[in-house]
Amino acid sequence: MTSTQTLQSLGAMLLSGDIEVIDCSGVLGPETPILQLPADFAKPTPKVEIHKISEYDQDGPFFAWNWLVLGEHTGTHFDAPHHWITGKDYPDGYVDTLNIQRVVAPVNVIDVSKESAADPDFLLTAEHVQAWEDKHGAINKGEWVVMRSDWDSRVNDEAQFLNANETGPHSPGPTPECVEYLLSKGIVGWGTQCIGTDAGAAGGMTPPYPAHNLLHRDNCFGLASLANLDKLPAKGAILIAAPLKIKNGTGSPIRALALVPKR
Ligand code: 23J
Ligand code: MN
Repeated sequence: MTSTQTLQSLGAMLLSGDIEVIDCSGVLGPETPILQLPADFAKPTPKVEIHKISEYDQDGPFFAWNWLVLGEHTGTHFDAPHHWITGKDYPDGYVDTLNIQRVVAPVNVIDVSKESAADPDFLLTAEHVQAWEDKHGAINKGEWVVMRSDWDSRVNDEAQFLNANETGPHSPGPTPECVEYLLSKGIVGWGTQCIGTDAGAAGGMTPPYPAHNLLHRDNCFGLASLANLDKLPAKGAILIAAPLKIKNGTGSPIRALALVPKR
């Protein structure tokens, strides 16, 4: 098939519903959970604010519109290489300069929902990923890899979503060796359903926050607070994770869309 024919079939299958668009984003609003960092970095992103300009009233008789207060790293969002010191020198490391071709790619979905339910500090290892590949097939160059923990079921309760106590936040994520392994496969990026791409306990790892440190070191991308990964096959979907074109932006909320074959 030529690329013209392939795209024509894709268009027809989108229209017929044989290929479904799955919404992998959560709702952005005042209730959206915000990352809390240790007190030494206590300059938090503000909560989302939605301010009405008008809604068919004296400030706009036939139109409704709002203005927002919105962090780059709020809700379902994209981490660009410039977000981390290890990625600071890439000229294409910002959301407005990255190669947008890269963000539309096949997605590998690693299901650790049971493990994460049993242990909120569950860590995905390189060995787990290799066992997943033995079962589902190899992770290939340029592809997304996302970890399904079903953590989106907690997103309407910030305390549950952040899952922090005296000993810090407790949420699943990858080990440093796992991220290195995925990078050795040439992935475009790594995504999770938690507040950030790293595990809650990642501040104590070597290096600290390995998903951030290593992904961005290699000019790769992160995705956080993804939703509805339970509706995706292990392999075979296409993920579209397009950030806003914010000038020198280090990240951006996204409407993450997955194209999925109808079962
Ligand atoms: C800043 C500092 C540490 C972390 C993060 C941001 C994120 O998780 C993020 O949203 O990129 S861990
Ligand atoms: Mn981020």
